[in-house]
Amino acid sequence: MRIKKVGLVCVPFGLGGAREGAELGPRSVMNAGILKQLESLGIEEITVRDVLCPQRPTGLPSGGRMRYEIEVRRMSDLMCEQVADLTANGYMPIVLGGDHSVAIGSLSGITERDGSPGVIWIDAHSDLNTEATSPSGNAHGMPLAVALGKAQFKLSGASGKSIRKEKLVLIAARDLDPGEKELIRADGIACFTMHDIDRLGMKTVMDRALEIAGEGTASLHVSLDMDSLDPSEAPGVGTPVPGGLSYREAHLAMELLAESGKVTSLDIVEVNPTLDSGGRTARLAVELCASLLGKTIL
Ligand code: EXY
Ligand code: MN
Ligand code: MN
Ligand code: MN
Repeated sequence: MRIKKVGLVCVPFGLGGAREGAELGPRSVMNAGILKQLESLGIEEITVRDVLCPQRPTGLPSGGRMRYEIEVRRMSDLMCEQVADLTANGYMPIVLGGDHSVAIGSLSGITERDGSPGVIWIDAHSDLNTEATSPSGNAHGMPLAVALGKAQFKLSGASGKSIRKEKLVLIAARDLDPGEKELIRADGIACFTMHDIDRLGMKTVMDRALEIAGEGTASLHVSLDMDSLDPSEAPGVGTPVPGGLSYREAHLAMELLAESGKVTSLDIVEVNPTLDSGGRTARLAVELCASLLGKTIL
């Protein structure tokens, strides 16, 4: 299915992360030329939505075991509206983060329209911590626990629908907390670690991921955390983990997703330009987005 209409949702939110800087991610990806790239791919209609994110409050963070919970909820509610509106009007939402807590808003907006989307989560982490299991209280480690309905955190305005664990696939995981491992095992969540990718190869992993998340679903959301790549390829991320995807593994994954024709929404998150003065990570984010939109398909 050729993508004709794209809605870029810029979410300059960094309060869910372990360090400052992800709030500068959207601007760095825009400056890296994502608009020009989309135009060169023949996307007929592009709209850009800026989410007015709450600022870092002075004094102690709000919230209990989710730091800045009040600000996360505000951002997520605003995002949910934008993503739901874009999908309702035939646009493919492409969310530019911001730390990975922005996916709470993406997934709540998507489930407004499709209660059981497929989700492919490409990330060094599984982001499955609840308030009880999180070692840090940082919201960017919790979006999938929230989306699965496992966390205490609930969105006010959204449909409150949860995604289905049977339609969720994790790819490139290599830094999991005990609580996350337990949840993955207990719920039988499909998880292709870097070990699996090394053994099976990215083609086999993506084929299996598409069988799980792309069959029997009306929509397929891809959440690309740039820390899924090896830090030598994507140094500008807040929580880098050695031993990540190579440049070609990441592009192959995007190209196979493009060929499937099934992807209906995308997050690109955790770009932190304060950690990568050369802008390499932002440029790579634009390239990977282009591959996912079919740039290399002849
Ligand atoms: N698992 C750790 C935590 O929950 O604090 C680290 C989470 C990093 C999350 C980044 C966005 O992927
Ligand atoms: Mn993440
Ligand atoms: Mn991550
Ligand atoms: Mn490898």
